[in-house]
Amino acid sequence: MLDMNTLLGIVALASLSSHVISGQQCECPASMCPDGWVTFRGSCYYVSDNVSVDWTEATHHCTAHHAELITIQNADEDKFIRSLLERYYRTGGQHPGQEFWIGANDLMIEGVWEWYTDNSSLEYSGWYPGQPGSEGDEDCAVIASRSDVFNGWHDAPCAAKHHPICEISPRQTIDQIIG
Ligand SMILES: *[C@@H]1O[C@H](CO)[C@@H](O)[C@H](O)[C@H]1NC(C)=O
Ligand SMILES: *[C@@H]1O[C@H](CO)[C@@H](O)[C@H](O)[C@H]1NC(C)=O
Ligand SMILES: [Ca+2]
Ligand SMILES: [Ca+2]
Repeated sequence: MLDMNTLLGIVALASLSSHVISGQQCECPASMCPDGWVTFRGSCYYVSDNVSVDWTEATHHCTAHHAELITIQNADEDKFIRSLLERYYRTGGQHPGQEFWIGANDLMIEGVWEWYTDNSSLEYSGWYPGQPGSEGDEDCAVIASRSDVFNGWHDAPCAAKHHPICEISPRQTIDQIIG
């Protein structure tokens, strides 16, 4: 059971970190993210463009970086991450057809897409028109480049090899701070 000092400590820690974790308002300082990660609205992101793994390995890859495979909660985050990928294209000279894993799948119930981090349903989704397009054998989601731009999500076979995008979300930051 918590004594008063412990409780006050938790409250103090929570308020101390509130400028970090009020992610929807602030563009948080890049110093809060690990080197090489990009910050947007309180989350940190890393595009593992030199790693090609299946969807489950992609989740493990992000866990190894103390992160999660990206969850995209709204249109702003989707737009941000697509423009981040566009930047990789311009600087890296990569080709259309690249696909990047995101943390959504319909492995539990065909056609019912969830974020693997908490099994929540997709309140926002950025499917390309006609997607998700395949029943049964395509149960994991990617952001894909078509016609030179990253213009939507597609369902893909979970065993395919694609690049992970990892995210450290404000929620994880809270978990780490208050343990
Ligand atoms: C990918 O690039 C990162 C950053 O340069 C590096 O730390 C990592 O070892 C590379 N991974 C592979 C599989 O080459
Ligand atoms: C999601 O649901 C599965 C199946 O019920 C369960 O094994 C898993 O622990 C759940 N994951 C989370 C993060 O709640
Ligand atoms: Ca997110
Ligand atoms: Ca499916």
